[in-house]
Amino acid sequence: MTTTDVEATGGPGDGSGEEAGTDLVPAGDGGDLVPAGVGALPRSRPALLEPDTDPRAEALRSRLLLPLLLPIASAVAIAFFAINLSRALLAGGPTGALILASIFTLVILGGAAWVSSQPQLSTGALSVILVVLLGFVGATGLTTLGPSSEHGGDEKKESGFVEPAGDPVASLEVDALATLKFQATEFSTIAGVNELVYVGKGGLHTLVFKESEYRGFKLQVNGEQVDKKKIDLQPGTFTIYCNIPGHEAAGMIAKLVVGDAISE
Ligand SMILES: [Cu+2]
Repeated sequence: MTTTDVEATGGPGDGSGEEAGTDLVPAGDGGDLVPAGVGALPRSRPALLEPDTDPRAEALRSRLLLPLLLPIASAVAIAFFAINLSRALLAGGPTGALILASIFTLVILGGAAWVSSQPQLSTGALSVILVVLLGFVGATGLTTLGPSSEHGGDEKKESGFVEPAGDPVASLEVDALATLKFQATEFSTIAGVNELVYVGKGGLHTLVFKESEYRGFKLQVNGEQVDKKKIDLQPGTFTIYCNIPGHEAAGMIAKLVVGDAISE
């Protein structure tokens, strides 16, 4: 009685099922031994596409790592996509967002359809595609980071310039010539509240500062118009230019030297 009991409980526990699995390992590798000189046989070609993997490592990967990593990876990927895409969409404005969203939808749908139509794709190739896609989305988010964070504050900055009160200590005339130049390449004035008078001589032109402390100050003329505004200038050398595309490069840029205020 006791001997059969021991045999009955010991039978399943001796792990014979697992032993059989390890026996398969050398068998798989042996099949790849091809005699030298027959390497050109078409039979050996598919072997090049799929790297030789140890069946046990393969089993470990597909049964343990994948089920474990997939949910984590997809959560990370979704967060990554959402953050970067929303950034890109924010930067694009209403029209840009629509175009971007359409492109992304098409790319994702097309990609998914293509991947599912290629069942012979190895996991290596799939992960390369995934990495490229993630990189692309990441790059989109990064390149649009500046515009998206500036988008909200842009309007404020533009109208944020407040004309100083009080009588100007000096007045400076800058002419916007039709030849895409100012009448001089260097201007000078004294520190304090200045009145800048922008006189149009043909074409659409603006007058803005390169320096961030005068961001928001803008004069604009179209044709023979005159625009003027007061600005509180500190001593120093500044750069004024026309921000209509191409005009600065054509020469609508000048130095503005602000000297110390006259002492009383
Ligand atoms: Cu101009």
